Amino acid sequence: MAEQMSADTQTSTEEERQEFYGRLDPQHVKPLWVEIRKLLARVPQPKAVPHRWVYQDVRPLLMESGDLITAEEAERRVLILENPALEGLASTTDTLYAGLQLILPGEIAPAHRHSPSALRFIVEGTGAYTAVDGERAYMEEGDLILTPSWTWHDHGCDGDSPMVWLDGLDIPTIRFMAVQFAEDYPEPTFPESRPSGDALARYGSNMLPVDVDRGSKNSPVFRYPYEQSRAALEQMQKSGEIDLYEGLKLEYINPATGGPVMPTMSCFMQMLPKGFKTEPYRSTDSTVFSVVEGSGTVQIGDVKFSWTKRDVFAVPTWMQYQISTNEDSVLFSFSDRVAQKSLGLWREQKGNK
Ligand code: 1HN
Repeated sequence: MAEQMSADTQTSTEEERQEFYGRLDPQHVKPLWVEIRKLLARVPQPKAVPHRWVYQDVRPLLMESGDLITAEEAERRVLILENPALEGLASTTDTLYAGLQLILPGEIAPAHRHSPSALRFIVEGTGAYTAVDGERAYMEEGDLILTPSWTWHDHGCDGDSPMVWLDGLDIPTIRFMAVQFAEDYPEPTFPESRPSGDALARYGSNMLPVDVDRGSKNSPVFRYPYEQSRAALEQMQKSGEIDLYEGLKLEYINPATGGPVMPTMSCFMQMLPKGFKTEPYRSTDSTVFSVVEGSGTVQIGDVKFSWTKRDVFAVPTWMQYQISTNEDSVLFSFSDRVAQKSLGLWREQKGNK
């Protein structure tokens, strides 16, 4: 019947149409009716595919890169975790970038700033710092460090072991909006502005300076120690209450607003007890997970990966996933949820309804 209708209403032949389309080209105009179905897909169509990076396999290559090039020459010595379906785009998901960065004892990664927002999630080592606008944050495994858009930042390693962290940036999102700016500081390090730990004491002690900017899109805290995040989850576990879809999950917040830590990326930490399996869940934000403790598997759409400490896996937008654990586990994750929420676009689906 539908076929009959379209045949009845077809007012020209295919040949006439092709001839017409040909005459549109010199004017740089296109017929929407040819494209409209593609433009209005029924559900999100991520280009990214689910993927997992095995730390044990990538780590030797990262260490080898330490012999190949200095942090100073590289500017940032990083192996990009590039999604297999997004080759050449330095993208881990459609909207997010992730990479593993190495800094060796005595090295400095020079000061710069850029419009993309960045986070670091510390994977291995001790004794290195990130300085944000001149205040050093010494980093320990499991810490979250923020370098918000346009803040000066440099990294250094005073310790005696290599340090590795996961960089998370909104690079693909910023590239989409074509608002990329970057600037190098004229010296390798930005001058020290405040003693290490100042911001955390001032803004991260359940108290705030009376004149704090309560409208800031970026958290004034830029180091979230693992000790605190883990202790909170551990204490919560004692209640016996656990969410079926996410286990025990907390979002890192900007203490001055109660909102997300940065305007483009939301950060989370979750604890899943041994033998737990999350119920099927999907949301429109794409997510990068970094395993802090434990091991298990994750089913993402129709692929399944096992994961263990320090592995990274990516869940593209709107793909249903379920996480299972073999032992008590802690996962860090970041996503573009806050950006989507600001635009009124974010959706989630719990279970199969
Ligand atoms: C960057 O500035 C850092 O500051 C790490 O450590 C990774 C990836 C793309 C662009 C800038 C850093 C980056 C980056």
